[in-house]
Amino acid sequence: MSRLLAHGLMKLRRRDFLKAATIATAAMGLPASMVDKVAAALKAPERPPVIWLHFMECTGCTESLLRASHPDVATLILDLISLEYHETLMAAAGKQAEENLKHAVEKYRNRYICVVEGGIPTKDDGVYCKIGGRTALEILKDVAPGASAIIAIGTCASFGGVQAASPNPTGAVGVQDIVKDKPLINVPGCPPNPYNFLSTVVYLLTFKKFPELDRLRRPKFAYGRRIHDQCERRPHFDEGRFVEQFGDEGHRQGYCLYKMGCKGPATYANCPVQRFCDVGTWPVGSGHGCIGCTEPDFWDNMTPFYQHLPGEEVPAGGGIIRQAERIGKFALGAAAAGIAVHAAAGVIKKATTKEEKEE
Ligand code: FSX
Ligand code: SF4
Ligand code: F3S
Repeated sequence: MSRLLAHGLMKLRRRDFLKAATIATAAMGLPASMVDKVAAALKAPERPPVIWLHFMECTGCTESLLRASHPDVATLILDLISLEYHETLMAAAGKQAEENLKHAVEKYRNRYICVVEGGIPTKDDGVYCKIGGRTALEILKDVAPGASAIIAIGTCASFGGVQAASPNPTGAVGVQDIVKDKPLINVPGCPPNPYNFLSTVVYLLTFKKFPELDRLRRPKFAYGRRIHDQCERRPHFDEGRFVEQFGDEGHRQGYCLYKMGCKGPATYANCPVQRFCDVGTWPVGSGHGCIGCTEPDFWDNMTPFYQHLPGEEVPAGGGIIRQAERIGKFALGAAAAGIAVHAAAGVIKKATTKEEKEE
């Protein structure tokens, strides 16, 4: 952080630390008894050096982080880590910035966390994204080997994101497609919830190891459950009450957005619980269907955004749990169906057991 403190960020007060520790502990799915351990880690004097790279993206990941508050997540994170290089936040520019990166890589070799924001173009030797005359590919291959761990923030860095949408003209990919030999965590979302990034960093600092990850390398505490299973509109889905048109009576009543294209049944994230910004809102809470932004290739697999995916009847009520699972499995498509099947297994098992008991 050192040089970046000029950015005007204030030190956190003790009260804020406790509040942050409480939020992070809950977000990580840990019991309240762990708050003290987490708070102690937050207050520890050692701050891991972080090199933050920007490639092909909209900078929404950093922007959403900077706009988070209660507690101010940006302040907290920037206070927890020693941010040695970040193109959006640092004062240096041009040659000075390039020197800073080189210096940080050498000085903190094998100790720094590398955070990557944005996808990496691979076609034509990666010429479609260049910073200071070097391709994103070159920069990543230069910085990644010295990292102790890599966090891919956002769907672009995790899976390629919007620039990887078909026909993917630049051959954009996520970090995991290039860096194969480093511990790597994906924190997807377009943009991701800043609290999920915060909780991942706090977990690393508190336990000195990675949280449990799913098969897409996402922390399970944040991406272990489907949107649909946590959604406040779920009772409407179960009862067959749907918004038929934006602005209609059902929309005003907060009915289910499935018919408006909501991809909550196929999307794994904690948005309904963690929510965004001070007002505690999230897309479905605001009246818009989930577009599946935490999933790989959602620009292709989850479109059209305003239609539910073809081949599924809209549930009319009754036998709903299985119906929802079918939608989840179908909507995910062949590539990702395994996740839904796996996650759905528990719910189906529960439903079956219940039915067996009732028989
Ligand atoms: Fe990608 Fe980040 Fe989407 Fe943007 O920078 S995840 S385009 S909202 O925010 O990388
Ligand atoms: Fe919520 Fe969407 Fe599922 Fe409806 S389809 S219950 S709006 S997640
Ligand atoms: Fe993204 Fe859906 Fe959450 S669109 S922000 S995963 S509700």
